[in-house]
Amino acid sequence: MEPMAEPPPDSVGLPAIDEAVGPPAPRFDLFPAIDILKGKCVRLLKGDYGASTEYGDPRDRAREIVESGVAWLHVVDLDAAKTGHPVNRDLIAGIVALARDGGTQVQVGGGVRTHDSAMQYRDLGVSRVIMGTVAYEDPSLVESIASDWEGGVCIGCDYRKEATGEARPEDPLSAMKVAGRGWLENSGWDVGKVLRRFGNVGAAAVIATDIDRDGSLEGPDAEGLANIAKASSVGLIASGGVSALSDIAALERLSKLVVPPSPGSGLIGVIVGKALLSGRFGLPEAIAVASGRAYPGANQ
Ligand code: AMZ
Repeated sequence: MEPMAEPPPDSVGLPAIDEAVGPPAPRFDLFPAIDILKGKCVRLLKGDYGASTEYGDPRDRAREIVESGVAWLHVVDLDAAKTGHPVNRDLIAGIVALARDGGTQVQVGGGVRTHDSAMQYRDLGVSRVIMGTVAYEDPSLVESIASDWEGGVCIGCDYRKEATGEARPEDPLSAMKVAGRGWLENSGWDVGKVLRRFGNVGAAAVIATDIDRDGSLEGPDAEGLANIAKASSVGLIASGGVSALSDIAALERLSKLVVPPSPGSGLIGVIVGKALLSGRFGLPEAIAVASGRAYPGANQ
């Protein structure tokens, strides 16, 4: 049999066929994190308020992040996540102002539990708020805020995997139990229920944190994240455990592999806290790797 002829060179500048079909790959963003406790930038280990490491003035950290040119900054008011009332709002207002001056968008979570507190953050110039506890205690309130503020609400979905393993292997999301109130309480929800309830309310994203990996530098929960991304009809932002550029690279690759149930969903970004703050790698290389560019040591 004659060997197949090579296709003619593309003389009219059309993209190769495999690039032309299917929707464009979704954008994958890096979200450097600043968690604030008693006015200081900290990282907690697995959410434990008694196990914090301090990283100085949050405004200094924010300035460094904004100067890197990154698109997003992720800020959490940890005092407010515990008490339910905004505690570090003035500090966050200053961070939002400097971020906006530098062209970086800000998402804020922790203690956003009422319509007013969400709108106050909107008035400060925050691009979106993260709502965890109240999503599970009063889901219709979160639904109504999401409909009043288009693209302004992310669902905070912070989970622990059940120690007993997967009781229902056909439904791994049911073994991922969601915590609230500073991760000090179980919400009674599992991740599957969260995706079903909030998949269609106009949320900007679901932010899923593996609590047992948060601040641990143990690497992200790739398997759990893939399961969430496959089931979520809104974009998923991964959080917890990132320790190396190779973790960011692996999630960026995963974002292209997972077929999400609807356009615009899938894995859309990763939150990085301790690894950046403790200098495991720098912001420019983290941004490069998240955007899919090759970087030495990222094992792409
Ligand atoms: O580290 C913790 N103990 C912690 C934490 N980082 N507890 C809550 N949070 C964050 C969540 C989410 O961004 O990841 O606070 C936000 C949720 O706050 P609330 O008040 O809506 O549950």
